[in-house]
Amino acid sequence: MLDAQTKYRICPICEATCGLTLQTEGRTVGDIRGNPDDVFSHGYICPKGVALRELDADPDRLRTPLIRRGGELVEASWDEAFDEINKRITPIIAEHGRESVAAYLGNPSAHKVSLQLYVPVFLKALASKNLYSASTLDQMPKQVSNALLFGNFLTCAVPDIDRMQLLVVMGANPMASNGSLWTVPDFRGRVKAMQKRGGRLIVIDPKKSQTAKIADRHIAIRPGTDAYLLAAIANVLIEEDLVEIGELESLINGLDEVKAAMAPYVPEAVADVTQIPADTIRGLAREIASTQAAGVYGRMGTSTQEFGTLASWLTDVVNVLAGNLDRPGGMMFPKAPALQANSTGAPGVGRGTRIGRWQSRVRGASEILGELPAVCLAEEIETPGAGQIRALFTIAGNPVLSTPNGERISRAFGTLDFMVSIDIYLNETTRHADVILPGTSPLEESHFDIGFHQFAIRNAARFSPPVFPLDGSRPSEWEVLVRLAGIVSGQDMPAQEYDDQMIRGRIKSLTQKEDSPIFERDEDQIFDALTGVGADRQVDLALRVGPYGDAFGANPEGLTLQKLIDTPNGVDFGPLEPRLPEALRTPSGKIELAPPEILSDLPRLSAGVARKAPDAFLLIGRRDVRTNNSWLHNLPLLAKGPLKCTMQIHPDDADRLGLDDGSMASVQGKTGAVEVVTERTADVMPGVVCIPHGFGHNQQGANLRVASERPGVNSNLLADDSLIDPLSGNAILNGIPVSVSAA
Ligand SMILES: Nc1nc2c(c(=O)[nH]1)N[C@H]1C(S)=C(S)[C@@H](COP(=O)(O)OP(=O)(O)OC[C@H]3O[C@@H](n4cnc5c(=O)[nH]c(N)nc54)[C@H](O)[C@@H]3O)O[C@H]1N2
Ligand SMILES: Nc1nc2c(c(=O)[nH]1)N[C@H]1C(S)=C(S)[C@@H](COP(=O)(O)OP(=O)(O)OC[C@H]3O[C@@H](n4cnc5c(=O)[nH]c(N)nc54)[C@H](O)[C@@H]3O)O[C@H]1N2
Ligand code: SF4
Ligand SMILES: [Mo]
Repeated sequence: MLDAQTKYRICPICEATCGLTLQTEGRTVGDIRGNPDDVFSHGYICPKGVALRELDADPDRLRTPLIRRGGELVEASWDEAFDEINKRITPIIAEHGRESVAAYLGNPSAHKVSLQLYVPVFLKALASKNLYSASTLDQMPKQVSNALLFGNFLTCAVPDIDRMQLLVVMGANPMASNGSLWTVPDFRGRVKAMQKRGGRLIVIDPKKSQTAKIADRHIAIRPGTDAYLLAAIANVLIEEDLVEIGELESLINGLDEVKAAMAPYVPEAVADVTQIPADTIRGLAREIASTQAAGVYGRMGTSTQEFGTLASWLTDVVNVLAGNLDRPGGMMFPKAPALQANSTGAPGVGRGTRIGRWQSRVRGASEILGELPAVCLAEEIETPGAGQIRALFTIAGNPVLSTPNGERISRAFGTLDFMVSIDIYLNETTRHADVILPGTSPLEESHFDIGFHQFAIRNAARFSPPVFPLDGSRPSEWEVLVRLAGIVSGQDMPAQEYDDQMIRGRIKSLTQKEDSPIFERDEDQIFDALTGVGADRQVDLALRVGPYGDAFGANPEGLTLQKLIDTPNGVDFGPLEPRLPEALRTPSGKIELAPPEILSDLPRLSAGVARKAPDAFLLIGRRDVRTNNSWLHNLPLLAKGPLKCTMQIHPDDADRLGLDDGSMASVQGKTGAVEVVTERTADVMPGVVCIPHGFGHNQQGANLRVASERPGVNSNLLADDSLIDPLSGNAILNGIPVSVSAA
């Protein structure tokens, strides 16, 4: 018991970023609890936070590199693994060019600071346009809308829930997900507080989700039709003279165009397609208009669908028209402590964002924010010709389970000349790799959230040093990425040296920018003042030149990494404050409410309004508090309990098809089929079936012993990889037509 210690840790699993306390003894973790003194999360924790102990101890978690030898993945040293990569990738680049090497980045690369800061270093060195990520399976539509409206894709308005009186949640289930593009620990507690002060929660969802169950009202909507509903709400606000923008009006371009564009969407015109009565829509619009502190928040369900960008844009249109943008109690813009583009450089104006700068080779899909749609990855591997993908790096991603037509992706991976995965498991995707480089346990690296403070309900900063040191011979993930950057750029050098060069380059550029807090300061002095190495050092630099930073002495009370290390409960900077026009980075210095790109997609919306209800069922997904996409199913604490991978179906539909609870249903999509256990529930609306993604853990060559006991099915065998939301390149993961029968 001599070395029993209490450690503080920000949970790296989901966007809520809860502060935890861990009891440790030697290299083992005991009790994990929510840290009651954390300035941001105040003790909140969910079962996944508790399961970090099992993740750290999981015997299936990779700790040694694997190299394919004679068809088998065998353990190897780090040097052997890097040598193998160098030997195999260098001739591919030499012979076929940089575009022949692709990268796919998965979701945890936004949750681990070493990946967030060093994946870009690797990608810059790789210099290939064949970049794919989970963003186009998720939030890209919102990012495109943010970029066009506000000038940067991460300038995202979030509900100021602690001061709100009406929150409308569309296509999100924070009771299970704990929030997304919205960092909101203890959503339930905050809703209770809102209800206690007379506020209301309304949920618009094809399913009576856990969030709908705690709401004051649930409105069922046909999947994929949120843009119609939102346009009709905007229409009512305009037609009934309820538009009340307030001070923001002078900051808006395109208001008249938006008003004109909404004219056709009277509630009666969209009632059929949305399956929401016109009266309900009118009532909702009036309620939003008449509540002082209100906001409409849309997420996954509104994003990963046919009209993802339009729906994402229209939520902001409604928030603007109702006067709820950038207002306390409405939808606000957080100010993060580091690396937030909208608080860097000159305030209130910027270069804006261009999309569609290049096209994918096979189907001609547009580039979006530097990447190509994930649904294009398989065809870019399969299709011969100049620019064909021959080698692939996957970094913290499991596209075989997360991407439409997973079967095809899996087949395509099998044909690559060379594949490297940086991952913590041998799973459905990484089993195809020739070299697997194990990521660290999340407890073996420091933690700092670069992204999630940008979406947080309060302004705050927290940092966690590693709970355990890495064992001597192992590189951390930033070092792995720096080594790989060296290899693909042909200048293999020690990680530390590469890193020194990079950080010096960054300091130099900051000291040359007039609007930087260290303009014309001495570069060596700044370099010498920095704390730590690798990701820590980058965080220190970013914090100190950030909005709360010490500017290397100019603001002595300001933030430094050392200050955060000394303050394990974090530093609170108070409730969100209005940030417009300062946070804008559009060339005009205004909100571009009617971007031509977005308006050009409206004919597609109006063409669909008369569409008849399909004969098919529409498939949607769901999340469970004890899962995280595809990769926590191997932890006994989370895997236990009722079967999670079931097809939920309304009892009336089930009766018609002769499906009993627990019986096997056969579900057929355009690209594939699954057989799945039936779960009858009136929670899903008639005509809709619901299967969670991230399952299908029965594939040969993977090593997930707990997960494979109850493998479930891969719902993405049913999703059609030929479809995208055209403006964002995002996959369609909700509202997928499928046929259902008894198996
Ligand atoms: N049908 C359907 N499909 C969906 C969705 C849906 O709702 N419905 N959701 C979509 C969404 S929102 C997302 S974000 C994507 C996710 O898509 P992906 O990111 O492709 O998939 P994940 O399941 O998150 O896989 C994460 C991978 O990272 C590995 N990993 C975990 N921690 C670490 C680490 O610390 N280091 C390293 N190197 N690796 C690590 C895991 O082992 C796993 O292989 O799925 C999408 N797919
Ligand atoms: N426990 C847990 N937490 C997670 C994750 C996880 O897998 N498990 N994944 C993380 C990730 S990567 C993300 S992106 C976030 C996502 O977090 P959320 O955005 O909250 O997403 P979901 O929980 O999938 O909830 C989506 C809701 O949209 C509904 N829906 C489906 N189609 C439509 C539609 O067309 N219109 C409307 N209005 N609703 C629709 C679904 O019924 C569901 O209730 O969660 C994160 N947090
Ligand atoms: S809600 Fe998210 S951040 Fe909080 S403990 Fe659970 S997984 Fe971790
Ligand atoms: Mo996601």
